Amino acid sequence: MSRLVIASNRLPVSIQRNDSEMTVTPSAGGLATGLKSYHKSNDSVWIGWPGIDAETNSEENQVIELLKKEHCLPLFLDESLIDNYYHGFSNETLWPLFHYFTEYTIFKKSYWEAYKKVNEMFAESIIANAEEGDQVWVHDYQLLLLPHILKERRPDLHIGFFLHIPFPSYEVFRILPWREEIITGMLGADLIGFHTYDYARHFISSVKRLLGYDVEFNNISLESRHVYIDVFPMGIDYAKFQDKAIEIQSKPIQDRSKEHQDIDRFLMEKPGRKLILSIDRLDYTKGIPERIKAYRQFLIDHPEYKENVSLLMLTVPSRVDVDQYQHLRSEVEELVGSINGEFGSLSWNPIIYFYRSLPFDNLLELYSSADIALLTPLRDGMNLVAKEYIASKINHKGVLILSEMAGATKELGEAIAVNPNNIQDVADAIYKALIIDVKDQAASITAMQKRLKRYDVHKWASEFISTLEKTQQKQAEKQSRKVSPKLLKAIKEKFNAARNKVLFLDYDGTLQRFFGNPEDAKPDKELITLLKSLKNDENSKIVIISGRDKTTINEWFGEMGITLIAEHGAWIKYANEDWKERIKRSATWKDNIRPVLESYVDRTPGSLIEEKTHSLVWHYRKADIELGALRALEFKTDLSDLVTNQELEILEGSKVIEIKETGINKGNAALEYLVDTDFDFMLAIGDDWTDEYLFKELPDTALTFKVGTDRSAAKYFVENHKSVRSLLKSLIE
Ligand code: GDG
Repeated sequence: MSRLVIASNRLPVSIQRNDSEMTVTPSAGGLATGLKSYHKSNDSVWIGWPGIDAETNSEENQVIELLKKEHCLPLFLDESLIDNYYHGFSNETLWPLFHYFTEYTIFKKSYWEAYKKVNEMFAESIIANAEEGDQVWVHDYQLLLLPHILKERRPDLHIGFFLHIPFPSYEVFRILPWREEIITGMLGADLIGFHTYDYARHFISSVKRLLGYDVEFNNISLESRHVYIDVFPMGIDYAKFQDKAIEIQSKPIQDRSKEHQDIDRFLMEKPGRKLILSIDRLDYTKGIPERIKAYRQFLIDHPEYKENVSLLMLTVPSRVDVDQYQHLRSEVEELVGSINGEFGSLSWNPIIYFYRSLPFDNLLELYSSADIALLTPLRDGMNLVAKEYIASKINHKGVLILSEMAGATKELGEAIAVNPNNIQDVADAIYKALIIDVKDQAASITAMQKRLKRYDVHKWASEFISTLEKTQQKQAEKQSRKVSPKLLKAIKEKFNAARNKVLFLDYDGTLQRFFGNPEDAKPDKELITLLKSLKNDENSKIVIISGRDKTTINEWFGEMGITLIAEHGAWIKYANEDWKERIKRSATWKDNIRPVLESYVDRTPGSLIEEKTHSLVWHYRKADIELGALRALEFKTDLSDLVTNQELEILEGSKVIEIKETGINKGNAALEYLVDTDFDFMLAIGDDWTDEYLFKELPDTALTFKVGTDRSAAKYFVENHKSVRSLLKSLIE
C-alpha cells in the first residue's frame, strides 16, 4: 500500500513556546480529524508550516524532533515569506478574489514571487520525502501551484488536490494576472476535489476558456493524462459533536460550566425567551454587518420580541494585522453598540457580542442551547459551523437560517435559505424561524442529521482517497496504450524489416497543430523535411489522408510525389498522377443546407463556413467555447431533419461539423488504396472522429495511433502533433 503525504499551509498541530521549552498540541480541527486514520498509519507524513519562526538551529531541531512524533514535517518560512506568500498572495489576492471581493484584491509582483517560492519549497520537501508511487494530498488555496510542480518532477506520484474555498466564476477568475499559471498548477493533480458542483463547474469553465482542453463530464483530457474533477462536500466529526452535546445536556444544572449556567439563566429569566446564535471568524466574507442590519430590521418589524430574543454573536479574531479586518471590527462593534443603544434596556441586550474564541465545550454549550443559528456569509466554501450546529441538536429542537452563498446550503436543504444581501429577506427569516413549530423543527433536523451522520468527515476523506486510487488505475490503463520506448523499438524493427510499407497520415491535429484560422495551418519547414525523408525510403508509401479540400492539400503537397486523399476520401491523387473523384454526384443539396449554416455563422461570432466539393463545413474553433458547444448541439438537431433522405451524413470533428455525402470516408478510401498491393507494414495516425473509420477498416496487423486521447479504436495513443513527428522521425533515423 502506498504511503500518503499530506501538504497544507499549516500543520495540524500548534506549537507553544514556554520559556525555552516547546510543546506541541494536536489540532482538533475537521481536516486533522478526517485524515487522522490515513495520516497516522502506514508511515505517512504531513508537511506544512509549523506556525512559528524558529530562532536558532537548535530550536529548529527541537521543533523537528517534537513534530516527528506527530508524523509531521515542518517547513520553516521566514517572516518575509509569510508576509508575502501567506498574508500577501494567499490572503490579499486569492482569498478576496475567490470570494468575489474583487475590490479588496491586491495584485503585487512581490506577493506572486513569494507564492511561487513557497510552493516550490513545499515541492522540494515532498520530493525529498515521498517514495516511488506515493499518494500526495494537497490542500487549499495557499498551494495551488504545487500539484503541477510535483507532477513535472515526479510523475510517479498520485496527486490529489482539494480546494476548501469557492472557485469563482470565470468572469471573476479571469481578472487574476497569473490565471493560466494558477489553473495549470492545479491541473498537475490527478484528482481535484471541490465542496460543490458549482465550484467544479466554474473551474472546468476556466480550464476550457483559458487552456482549451477538452472536457467530457468530469474528465479533463490533457495531452498525456487525464485529470478528474469531483465533488466531495466536507463533513464534520458527527459522532464527536453528538456525544459532546449528550454529555453537556445530561449534566444537572448545578454541575454545568459557569458559561452554560449563564446561558440557562438568560433563557429562564423570561418564559419563551429565545437565543439566536452566530459564529464565525471576523472576516468580510461572513456578512456580519449585513446580518446585524437584518437583525435590526427584525426588531423594528417585530417589537413584540424586545426583551424576548437576543442575538449572541461569537466573532473569532482573524488576520488582525490587515487593514480591512481592523475596519471590519470597528464597523461591527459600532453596529452592535448602536443597536444595543437603540433597543436595549437595563435588563436586556439585543446583541451579546464576543470577540474571542471559546474552548470546545463552551462552543457546544452554545450550539445546544441556541434556538436558532443565523449563519449568513456573503460567500463561504462550505461553512462547517452550520453542520456542527445541526449535529449538536440532540433534542431535535432548533432552526438553521443559512445563506444560500455557503457551500453547506446544498446539503442542508431543510434549513431556511436566505440571500444574505437581502436585509428584509433575512429579517423575515428570523421571524419565520421563531414561529416554526417543534414538529417541523424536529422533521428538518432529523433529515439533516441523517445526511451529516452518513457523510461525515471520515467518509469525506475515505471517498477522496478511494477516488484517487481509482484515477490511478485509469491513468495506468492510459499509460499502457502510450507509445513506450520499448514499443517504439519494436515498431522500428518491424519498419526496418518490412519491404512494402504504407503510412496513412491525417493532417490537422496530427502532423500539424490546430490554428484558430484553418488557413494558418500551412506545413512548416520541419514537417516538409520530415515528409521528404520518409518518402526517400524507397520501400515506403506516404499517404496524406485528410478532410481538407483538395485545392489546399494540392497547394501544400501536390509537388511532393506522395499520395493525397482529400475531403475524407472524396478525392484521391496517386503519387505523380492527377486528382480523381472517387464518387461523382450532383451537389444541389448544398443550396438547401447553406442558408442554415449561414444563419449559424450570423448567430455565432467567430465561426465560419468552408465549402468542399462533397461537403459543407461549419468551423467554430474561434467562437466562444461555450456558445460554440451550445450552437453545435442546436445545429446537429436542426441538421438531423434536413439530412434525412438526402444521402447526407453529419461528421463531427474537433470544433467542426461537416455535412457530407454518404458513402465517402477515410476508411473506404484507404481500403481502395490497399487493394492492389500486399503491404507488410501498415501504419495510420489520426486525431479525430473521422479517423476512426480508418482505424476500423484497416487490417488487424496495421499499427494505428490516435492523437491526444486514449478513447479510440486505434491500438495506441500519442500525445500531440509533436509526438507524432518524433515517432515518424525515429522510424527513419
Ligand atoms: C475554510 C472555508 C470551509 C469557530 N469558532 C470557534 C471554533 N470554531 C470552529 C468551528 C468550525 C471552524 O472553526 C470554522 O469552520 P468554517 O467551515 O466555518 O470556516 P473556515 O475556517 O473559514 O474554513 C470554509 C472550511 O475551510 C472547510 O473546508 O467550510 O468555507 O472558508 O469547525 O467549530 N472552535 C472553537 N472555538 C471557537 O471559538 N473551539
